[in-house]
Amino acid sequence: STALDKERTATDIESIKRAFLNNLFYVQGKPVSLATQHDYYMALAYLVRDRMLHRWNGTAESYTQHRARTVCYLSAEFLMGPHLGNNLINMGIYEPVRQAMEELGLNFDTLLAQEEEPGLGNGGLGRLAACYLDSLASLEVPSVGYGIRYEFGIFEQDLRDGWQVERTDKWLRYGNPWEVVRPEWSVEVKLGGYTETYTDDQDRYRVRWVPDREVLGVPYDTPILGYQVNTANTLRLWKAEAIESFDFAVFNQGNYYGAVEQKVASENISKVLYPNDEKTAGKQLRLEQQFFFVSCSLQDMFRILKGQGMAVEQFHEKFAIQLNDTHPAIAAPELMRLLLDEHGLDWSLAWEITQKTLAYTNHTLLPEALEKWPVSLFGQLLPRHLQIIYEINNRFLDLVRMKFPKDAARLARMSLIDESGDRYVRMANLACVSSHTINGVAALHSELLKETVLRDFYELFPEKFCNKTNGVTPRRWMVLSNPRLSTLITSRIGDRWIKHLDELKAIEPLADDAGFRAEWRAIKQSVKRELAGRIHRQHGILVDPASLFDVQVKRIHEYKRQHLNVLHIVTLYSQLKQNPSLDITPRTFIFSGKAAPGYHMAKLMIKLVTAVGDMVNRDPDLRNQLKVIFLPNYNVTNSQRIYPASDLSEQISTAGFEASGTGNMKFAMNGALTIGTLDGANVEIRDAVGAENFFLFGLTAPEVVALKADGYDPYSYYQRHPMLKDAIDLIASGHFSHGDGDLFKPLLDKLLYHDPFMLLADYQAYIDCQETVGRAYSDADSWTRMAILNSVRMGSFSSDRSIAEYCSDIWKVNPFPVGLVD
Ligand code: 26V
Repeated sequence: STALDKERTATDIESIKRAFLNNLFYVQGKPVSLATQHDYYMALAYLVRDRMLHRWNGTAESYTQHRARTVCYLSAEFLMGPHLGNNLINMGIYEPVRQAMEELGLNFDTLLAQEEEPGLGNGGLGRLAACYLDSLASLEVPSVGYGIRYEFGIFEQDLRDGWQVERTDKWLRYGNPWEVVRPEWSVEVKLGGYTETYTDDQDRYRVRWVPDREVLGVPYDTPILGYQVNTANTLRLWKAEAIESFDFAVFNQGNYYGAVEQKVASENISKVLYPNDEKTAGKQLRLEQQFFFVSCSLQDMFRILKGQGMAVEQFHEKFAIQLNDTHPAIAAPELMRLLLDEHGLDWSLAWEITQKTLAYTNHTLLPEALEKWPVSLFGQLLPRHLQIIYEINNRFLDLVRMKFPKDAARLARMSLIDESGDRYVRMANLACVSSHTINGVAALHSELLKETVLRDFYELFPEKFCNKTNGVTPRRWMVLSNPRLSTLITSRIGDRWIKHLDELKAIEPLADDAGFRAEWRAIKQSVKRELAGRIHRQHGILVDPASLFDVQVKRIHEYKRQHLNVLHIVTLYSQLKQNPSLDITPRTFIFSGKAAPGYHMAKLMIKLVTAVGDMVNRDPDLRNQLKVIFLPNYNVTNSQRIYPASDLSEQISTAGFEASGTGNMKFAMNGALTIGTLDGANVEIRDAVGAENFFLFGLTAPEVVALKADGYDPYSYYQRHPMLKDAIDLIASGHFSHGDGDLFKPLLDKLLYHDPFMLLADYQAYIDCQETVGRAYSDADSWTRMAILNSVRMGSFSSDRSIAEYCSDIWKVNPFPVGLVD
């Protein structure tokens, strides 16, 4: 191709400095004397973007020319985290850029910290999608992430008097240098209205959808660089706009405000991310969001197919679509509609293409989390899709009747329509019926799916089910977030581990090398000192970097049991108060995480942590042996500072409730030991690192089920375990709430009289296990040995391994390396 402008591609230090000053002046429009840190960040971001475009354009050109088979990862959430540092690492220019900035007298970390992270996800599910895009690009697999460009991402969290308060996330306020808008590829999306039948010119019976609204989907593209390859894939997020910014018909009648109202209504669709642990069954806007991005994405795929001269009948050969949970499951009837109504295929061919294209990942066993939409709402918004779903359902139920005659109960359970009371469309059933493959996200989770929520579907389609254990990208979660540890590892085994994480196991023998252990420990200490400094500066609390950093960071939820962690803290506190000369292993308890705004119990759990912290942190009797910190506004940026500084990773969900967890993997990779139940991926992590290097406690998933069936009586545990009674009574007395004995009553009553997540049953085992942890930590050398073994045995939890399995087992897609020409 053409000779590119060297000023926009060169990566030597002098060129970077020149490009930086050039951008500052001509792109940011600022002389150095007036520039802010944010201006510097933008100038840097644009020079990095310039250097990505060669690969991005080359990749697009190459895929198009060769009609490469492409993975389309459909997800309502992509929790990308800040792009700058990651792009520098994947491009291999982190060091020269850092040096160039320092030579200009700028603090590189301050520049990185300017970026407003795109928080377009709630937690694990959205962050998984982001790790998967990184691995897809690093494995050179042609792929597009399709989603929604929310104007407001996950809310920002403040603490006021120890309570969570939410603020809107205005991440686009100062502009987003990483995206390119492509208005020329905008698509129209229909909503509402009715359907009618007609006969076409070949006398065929056809259906037409006559909508009452239309909105425009405008694609915003972000390049996704692979690590040390030429591949740069695309994250394509859709923004909703009005088709006419102005409704002239309405305007001409003199109703200016009515015209503007329509514009506002259209743009609402991509306005804000819903917090996913809230029940959204009644939220029309949420269904509009799902349909909007799915329809835009499928129409985009048809455009690409046509552009490459391929036939509609080849759709499933060109594209493999992954449904990230049921949020995009409306893709099934929408793909059917496009094939039937817009492209004129007959039902059986359309259905075959649809099933060959779609695959579905389930991310939760909680029955209340399975999406369903009231049939009335669904029919009003998507009348044609409801018809298609009824037709899919009729044919599907015939199949069920054939395989399981005279089983009305099974038929009712499997129907795409829940008719047990008010009628609902069941999105998980729709996804199962319409997909060729269904997977869970950890071995245990995939087994439980077959036994519980998807049991009927497993009995009908056993061959569709498989497991794909989650993984996380070592580029962000080790190289970027823990540069010192990464440098230590590379100094011993070279840097291939970053792409082939299994090779970390070459470090194993060094766990017995005292010199290596000392270096490892020194790095952990210095990273802990850094976090301690930040905690002191931002929250005014002194924590001892030598203490055991005991960390639980994740969304706040009863099944994750942050309050079990608190019961342990209160138990230690109470023991120290009764015996002030007692020596325990000094601990710093760190919590962080957001509660869904409507989830009152989760908000009360935050208040409990902060209330206990307020007492514990001030009490001189404790001689600084305990500190309890709640770090506000948990997000990707903050988490990158927390994992590397952790000694102990709390993964204490009730067995059978956490589908996988991915934070558990990030902690272990960074040399934290896990205290955990046999839940989600903990099971596989323990197998990988060795049972002797993992602190296991608690009921197993079958024991949880059995105890529930036996008639679990939490109150009897309260009566039988004096330390438990003591901890609960202390909270109930108002000791942590200025004498207010009512504040935590809802939480304590739920534990004593219902306890659906069986904290009281697991309490004693947890306390005992924590005692073992404390003793283990006091032998620093043996602790470090265990930490090293944890980290270097985590090879199979790289998202590269997960993605390689999706590619070969589900998507049947091969790497397509991109060769660049200058
Ligand atoms: C949704 C809801 C909605 C109703 C109330 C309770 C509730 C609880 C959780 C959810 C989220 C379900 C989807 C999800 O985010 N799952 C997470 O996916 C991660 C990536 O696979 C996995 O590591 C986590 O274990 C899983 O919770």
